[in-house]
Amino acid sequence: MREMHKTNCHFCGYLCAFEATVEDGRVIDLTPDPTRYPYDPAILKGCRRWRTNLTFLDDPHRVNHPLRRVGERGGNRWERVGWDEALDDIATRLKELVGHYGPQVLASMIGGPHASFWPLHRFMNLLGSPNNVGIGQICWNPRIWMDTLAFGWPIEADISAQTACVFIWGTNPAQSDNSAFWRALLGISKGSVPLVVVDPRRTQTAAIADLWISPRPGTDATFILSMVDVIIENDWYDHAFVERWCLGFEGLRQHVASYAPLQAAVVCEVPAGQIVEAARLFACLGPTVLISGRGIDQVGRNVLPAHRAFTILRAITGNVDRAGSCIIGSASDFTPEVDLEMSDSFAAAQKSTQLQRGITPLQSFDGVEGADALTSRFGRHLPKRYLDSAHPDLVLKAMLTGEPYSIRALIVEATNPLLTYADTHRVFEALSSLDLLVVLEYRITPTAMLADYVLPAAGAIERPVFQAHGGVANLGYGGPAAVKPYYERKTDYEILRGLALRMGQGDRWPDETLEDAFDRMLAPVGLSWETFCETGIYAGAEVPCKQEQVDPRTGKPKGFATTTGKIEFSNEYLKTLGGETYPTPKPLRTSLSAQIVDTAQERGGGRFDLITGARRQPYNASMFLDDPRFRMHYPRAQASMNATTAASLDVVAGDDIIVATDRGKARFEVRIEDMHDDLISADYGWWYPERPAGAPDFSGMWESNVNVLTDCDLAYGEELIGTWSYNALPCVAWKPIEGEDR
Ligand SMILES: Nc1nc2c(c(=O)[nH]1)N[C@H]1C(S)=C(S)[C@@H](COP(=O)(O)OP(=O)(O)OC[C@H]3O[C@@H](n4cnc5c(=O)[nH]c(N)nc54)[C@H](O)[C@@H]3O)O[C@H]1N2
Ligand SMILES: Nc1nc2c(c(=O)[nH]1)N[C@H]1C(S)=C(S)[C@@H](COP(=O)(O)OP(=O)(O)OC[C@H]3O[C@@H](n4cnc5c(=O)[nH]c(N)nc54)[C@H](O)[C@@H]3O)O[C@H]1N2
Ligand code: SF4
Ligand SMILES: [Mo]
Repeated sequence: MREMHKTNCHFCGYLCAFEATVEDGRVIDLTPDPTRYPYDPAILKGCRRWRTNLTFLDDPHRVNHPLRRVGERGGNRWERVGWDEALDDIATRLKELVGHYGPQVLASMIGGPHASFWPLHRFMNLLGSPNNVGIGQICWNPRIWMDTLAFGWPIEADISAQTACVFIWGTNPAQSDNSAFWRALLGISKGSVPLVVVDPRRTQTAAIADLWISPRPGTDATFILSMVDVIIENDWYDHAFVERWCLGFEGLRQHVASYAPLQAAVVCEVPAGQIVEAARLFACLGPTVLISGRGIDQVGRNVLPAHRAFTILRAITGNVDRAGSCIIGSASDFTPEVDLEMSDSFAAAQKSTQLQRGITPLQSFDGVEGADALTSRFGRHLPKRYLDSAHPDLVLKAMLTGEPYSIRALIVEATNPLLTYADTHRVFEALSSLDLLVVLEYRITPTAMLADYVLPAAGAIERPVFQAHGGVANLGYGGPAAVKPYYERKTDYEILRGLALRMGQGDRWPDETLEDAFDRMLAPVGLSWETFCETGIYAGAEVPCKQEQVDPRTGKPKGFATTTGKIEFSNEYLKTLGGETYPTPKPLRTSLSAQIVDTAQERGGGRFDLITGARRQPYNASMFLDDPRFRMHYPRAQASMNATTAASLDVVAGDDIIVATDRGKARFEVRIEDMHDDLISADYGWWYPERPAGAPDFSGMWESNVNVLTDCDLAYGEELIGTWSYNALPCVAWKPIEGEDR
């Protein structure tokens, strides 16, 4: 029998709506569904992945049954086992470990926004382990943290008819975000609204900009503070807003005086005139949209100075909760992430086992609780498990050394840490040393090759999807599964619930299926999952300028959910955690051992700045590398540089290049791009799925894996959150000599 079923793609966070033609429980066709959000024919036209949904359901590389390791770890030999056998055994082994060491013996790892992570976080919370490692310190958290502390809650960009200027800073939506936002930008770039792009590479986004600024990586905080100085010095700031809603202006004025454009220009390696022009455009035209991304988030110590400087730039120009600029979001009306993950049920006695306690005071239980006490006055609760997630440096250390206690087991959901976490050699050693490694996956990735169990996860089309930005905006979208999971696959939710029941958490997992759980989540807004799926979106109305609304209890304007009700340039809450008074850019790591520099020089190479992981279609991190259509056009990992840098290395496009740091080396194909001098931008996530799986090659995992070069050492990390660097890294590079090992 042939039926039409609604469903959504989840190959990126956009979740395009589709209609599936289903015959006997199998999807035989997939077409875009213009009746539901999100649908945009232009986006689908620009997307090279969506048709993959159809073949991916039956892809020969998919894992279809629970697999248990046979023989040596990493040998890639498996036996098929039943679900009960797999989950019973995992639960038995976990109970034994927990009995011996305590619940903190289990860690978990998650990746990008591929799946719902609250089920895993609930499992960890109820077990009593604080060792959930996320990607938060380097993706999302820094911005969410700084906006929350400055404005009382995270903000959302508001591109609308009022928008007078747009700044795209350290993000390249042309490649990373094929969404409505990117379409809106394309529209704006054709009109009269100036578009400024700040990126050391002349990206596809920079190519449509009115002004492209190319700073040296890692120097943005200096650039932004210099803009603040220019705006104050030229009296371009919003006096009314600053006087009424901001605190600490005089101190700020003095602080930024040391970032005058002539000095900042030297640090940022840009013409001073560009700083002045950027400041004028930001301050003088009207509501300004500012979007930032990985280029700001992943620069170690300068991540908080840069994000704090952004909040100041917004505030002195009145670009806070302003139509056409940005809106302070509302908490979600439906059950927010923090309740779904049950963070409040985490055992108080286990709090002392948090490894980063007192080390990264903001990204910790105490840091989140203090901030939550501020936001909760406005009835909003932060998504705790992202904001207090564990630091990988400490978790890897505990796995490797048993200090300060042992971590012997790990659940990996929707991530491939051997390719996407920093310092592959160390991750490899740590994962190899475990007593129990369970990986929930679509396929046997290099990480899964090391597992004791690989559990087959149902993907989009076979499972319902719902995305809600961690509950920091009153917005959720998604849609239903078109079919039941193929073979023996299960949703991540059902897998984790199965384990939770065996671990005695039954009373906290009342919903048998993810659909039931979504029903419960939507109940507060009076929707069932089925009704929600008719449109696929729930968006609460947002109004700007909420600080002026009168609080009926006090009869006074509400202000902001900060310590003082105002925007504090010298943030009161941060000060209680030992944060500095005003944001101050830090010198980033510049050191490389003399030995590695000598090696490079002997081979005719030299020292460079390194950016890793700039997004490029059609791949997504370590995914889709086995798609022959994609690989045909883009078969190898590439490292980009400008023609001058290439000439200095005696290479041309298509040549091989070795990029190295003290952690290791990786090999790439040279690509020539317009970018800052002495800069290399290397792809991330690369392995070669066509090569032999398992030890020792792990499908070419060691050859072009840029995370062999990176690390997450807290010694170089940002002090309050622990952010490490994937950008602005010192490296060396050389042209390989004939026969140099791969
Ligand atoms: N050097 C460097 N490192 C980086 C970055 C960088 O720019 N440079 N970026 C960082 C950032 S921002 C991020 S977000 C991370 C991303 O890191 P990851 O999320 O680890 O990257 P992916 O390769 O997308 O890995 C996702 C894996 O999950 C599987 N998967 C997908 N969906 C599901 C699902 O629903 N359930 C289950 N069980 N499995 C699923 C896929 O098969 C794939 O193997 O990488 C970080 N690491
Ligand atoms: N195709 C594809 N799309 C993706 C992903 C993917 O893997 N593939 N991953 C998704 C994920 S997890 C994320 S987090 C988003 C990330 O989305 P984006 O934030 O847009 O990530 P990038 O495309 O790497 O853009 C970051 C830009 O910052 C620049 N940059 C690097 N260092 C600096 C610096 O110090 N200062 C400044 N100003 N700029 C700098 C880089 O040149 C790069 O162009 O993309 C998502 N979309
Ligand atoms: S990959 Fe993203 S843009 Fe493409 S169809 Fe899927 S959800 Fe839409
Ligand atoms: Mo990310």
